[in-house]
Amino acid sequence: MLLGELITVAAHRLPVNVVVFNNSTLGMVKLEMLVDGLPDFGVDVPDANYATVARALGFHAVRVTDPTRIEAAYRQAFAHPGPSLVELITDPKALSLPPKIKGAQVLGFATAMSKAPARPSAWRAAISATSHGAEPAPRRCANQMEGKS
Ligand SMILES: Cc1ncc(C[n+]2csc(CCOP(=O)(O)OP(=O)(O)O)c2C)c(N)n1
Repeated sequence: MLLGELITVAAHRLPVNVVVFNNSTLGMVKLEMLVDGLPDFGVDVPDANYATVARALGFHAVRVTDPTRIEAAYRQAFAHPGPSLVELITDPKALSLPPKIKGAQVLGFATAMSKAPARPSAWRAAISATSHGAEPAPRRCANQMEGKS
């Protein structure tokens, strides 16, 4: 959903419930690069707060960083008469997997990894694309839910 569509929903007070899974990356594009043997580049998204954007447009919006607060966030959102948005902060290290994994993709992924040590930033990116990365996530489920409105 694009910003213009959110504005239309807000302008007409449509009872649309939006859920954003925020993994801080263009995960599918990152995976496409890696399975083609390329260390990923330019696919990490700066820390965007989609709940704040939605709230500025008049949505009821919550940002969930604690998984135990998801149900409460959904209940609030569905009970709201107008437009609502729930932003779920997910693990940027969780690897997006294609429905069927081909041998060439496995080879490409390994090739991307093998190229990475020559470029430390690429190595970090490749590591962070795996769910078993050695580095800590840049941000993780803080024990809070922001932005009740
Ligand atoms: C209008 C449009 N532009 C570009 C693309 C190409 N594209 C496919 S997946 C993707 C990245 C999607 O990233 P995100 O929405 O963060 O989802 P994720 O892959 O991380 O789950 C892009 C740019 C597209 N599908 N549609």
